[in-house]
Amino acid sequence: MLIVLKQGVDGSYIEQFLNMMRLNYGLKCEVIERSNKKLIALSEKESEKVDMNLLYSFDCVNYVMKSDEIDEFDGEKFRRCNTTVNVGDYIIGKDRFCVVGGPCSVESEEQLWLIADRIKSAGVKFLRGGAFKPRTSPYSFQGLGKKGIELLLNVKRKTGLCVVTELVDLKYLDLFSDVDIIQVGARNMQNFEMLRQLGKCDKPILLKRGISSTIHEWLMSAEYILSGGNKNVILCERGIRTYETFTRNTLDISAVSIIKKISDLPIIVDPSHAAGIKWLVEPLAKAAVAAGADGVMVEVHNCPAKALSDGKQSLNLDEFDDFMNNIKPFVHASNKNML
Ligand SMILES: [Mn+2]
Repeated sequence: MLIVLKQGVDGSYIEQFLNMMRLNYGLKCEVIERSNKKLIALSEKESEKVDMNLLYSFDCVNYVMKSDEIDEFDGEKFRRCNTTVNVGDYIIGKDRFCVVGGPCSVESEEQLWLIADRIKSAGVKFLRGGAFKPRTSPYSFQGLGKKGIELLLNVKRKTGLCVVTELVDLKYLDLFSDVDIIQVGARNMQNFEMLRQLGKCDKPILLKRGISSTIHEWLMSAEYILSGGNKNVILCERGIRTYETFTRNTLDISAVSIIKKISDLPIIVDPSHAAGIKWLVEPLAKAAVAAGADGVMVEVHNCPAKALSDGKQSLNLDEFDDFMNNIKPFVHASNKNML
């Protein structure tokens, strides 16, 4: 087991921690330095005595790696990046809370404008919209493709809204040069070649969590981008697959607080895809705020009943106004400001 200590922590806290290790577990552990990091290494046998969750209750502990994860440790891993990501004129992370709103799919110019105008009036700075849609069925609407990107960029030019849209294949990357945030969807979270290529650009990447991925696997996917030199990674928790069928997925709210604890990357929550039900979007968004999320991404449609994808989980325009008003007090109570 490798215990990575936080940088810049007062020596007396570390001493306290070492004393606890000695008294509670009878371990004679020492702090070593590697790649500018303070570490405590424990043998496999010693690790068996230690309760990992107790270690995390100490403020000086940054991250605990189990023995089988140590091979992946490059001395720089986690907490080496900015706590914020710049997108256009905005900063995501720290004391700001961002809302990304928009339709699941860009369906037409008229539809996109109806939604963009209203979310902008509600104070939103980031417009989402799928142009390329990875759908479970090949017979479902696959998105407008290139035309969809053009419509998004046209709205961006005229409104100043930042645009978030998904890249499903590297062959389309050239079309994304003016897109503000490139989304890597849950299905592509472990498309390592795509991640590696995105590590070579400097564009903000919104990395959604795969529906069956552990937090560790998700962070390792982020590493593929970060290790290529692109430090602008924003994580997005969007629900994982469990035995529960009432909701589309199960929002792993604990993942938000865990990411905040062990990684410096900003994290936003997508309650729409987690729930799959529109009335759950607001309570889950409030839970996300409470857990420390840096923002939420919500599906909004001018006429959800006629939406070509994900209508059931999309808020209509009036509902979205209410949503914005209702989450604001929660955001302020968590000492953040709405972006
Ligand atoms: Mn969707």
